[in-house]
Amino acid sequence: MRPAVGFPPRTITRALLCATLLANACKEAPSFSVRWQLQGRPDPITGVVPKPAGVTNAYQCTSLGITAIRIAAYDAEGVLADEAIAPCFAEGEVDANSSVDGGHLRAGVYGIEVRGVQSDQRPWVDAAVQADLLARFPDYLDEDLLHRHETCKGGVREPTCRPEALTCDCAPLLARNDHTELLAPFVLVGPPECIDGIDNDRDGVADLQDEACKIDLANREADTIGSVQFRIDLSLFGGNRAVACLDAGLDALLARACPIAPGQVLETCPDDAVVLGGHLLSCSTTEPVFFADTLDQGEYLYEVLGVADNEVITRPVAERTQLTGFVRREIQLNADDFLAPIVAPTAFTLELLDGIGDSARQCDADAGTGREAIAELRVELRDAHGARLSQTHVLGPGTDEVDQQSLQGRPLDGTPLPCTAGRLVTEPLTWGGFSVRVETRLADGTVCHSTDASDPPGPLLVGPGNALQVDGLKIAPVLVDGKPPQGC
Ligand SMILES: [Ca+2]
Ligand SMILES: [Ca+2]
Ligand SMILES: [Ca+2]
Repeated sequence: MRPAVGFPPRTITRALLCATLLANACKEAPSFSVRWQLQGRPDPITGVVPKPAGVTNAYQCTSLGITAIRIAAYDAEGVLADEAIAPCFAEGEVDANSSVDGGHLRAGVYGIEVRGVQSDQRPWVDAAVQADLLARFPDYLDEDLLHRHETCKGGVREPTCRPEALTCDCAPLLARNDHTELLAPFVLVGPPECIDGIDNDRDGVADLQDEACKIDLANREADTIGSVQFRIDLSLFGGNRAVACLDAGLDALLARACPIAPGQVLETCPDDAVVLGGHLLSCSTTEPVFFADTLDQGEYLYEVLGVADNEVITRPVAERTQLTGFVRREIQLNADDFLAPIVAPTAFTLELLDGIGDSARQCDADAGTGREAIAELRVELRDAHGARLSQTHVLGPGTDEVDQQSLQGRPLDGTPLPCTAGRLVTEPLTWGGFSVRVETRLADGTVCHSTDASDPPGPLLVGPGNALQVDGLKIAPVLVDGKPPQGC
């Protein structure tokens, strides 16, 4: 490998160099000569990306933080064969097409890399891309193993810079004896504002010290950022108040947002989208969930997802919106929003209201009030809209016994059951949504209670839950002229 050769400022001619610094290098013709163009950042308002332009003034370089240009030749193994540093703009240079000669290379194939560097001659890298590659290839930064990875090298039709290299361009070279190849202009895209070493918006702080960069390294330093207050009102299964978060297997919510460029279509945020509030949120259907975050102004895809054991278990409920000021969102997660079906029994007890306030009567006869015993309980499991199910479900484990008699396996299709104040638990159900229609009758067939008499009339919604949870369903009394029928 040749020792690195220092390049002269662009205005110094090769003839002069030969007389002074690089006598040895001048015995043979340089194998290549390079030019570069700089490409500025997109206009923050219009998004228009400027065309690359040859360097005719120092400001083109300094406005992008590019102090110098590193020119390197790599052979087919990716081994460095020639290297030099030249100023990005040489004083007095006004010809955008002037070129800088490289060193002499043995005939063969090479990759020529031209890369902008900072004042300390370090190149810019995309830290996230590099970290990802290092995670996948622990040897990624081992110089001896460079050729194993995508890198600027010879023998490749379209060689490219390493994926993490910023402000870098690469081109193939076929080096021949006694020939200097003038390569097409290399295009160097300016590094992101947050790592360019410049206080771009002149607010007194540069790069990572600037608030805009603290939020996202892809930001512009002048980006406006603000605190946004969020509120989520969550409901589950069509607003069924019988369903709490834990009933549906949810132990937390995740809110995230990803910025949308004008005209961009985005169905869902990528997995690395920003987690709003920086953490998982509590899950509640009874209390609003509040949190705050600091965001750039702009349009976002705002997503809310359900979480269990730190795993997302629902599809995202997404909305394209401006996230500024106070953002309130009503989120409804229904059974089909869950990635895996929810299979669980529902459990409930019955409170047979007597029409006097909220008080309930017992199943047994009461001589004092003239109430006869409730002879039968007709319980019918229906769908969430109150319609009959095509399949009959039965009572399952956990159902309380009545007079030491198990009710397990008894159908919930309106077939009479003995009256009980105990817990009724269904077999596991696939949710969906379910409701129950309930009726009580005396021995002579008189209907005492019915969900049809409730306000509004109709079956009562139930929710999934483990068998330990008991929800009391209040069953309205049937009233005739404002009074229960005789015996009820
Ligand atoms: Ca900066
Ligand atoms: Ca700044
Ligand atoms: Ca700023």
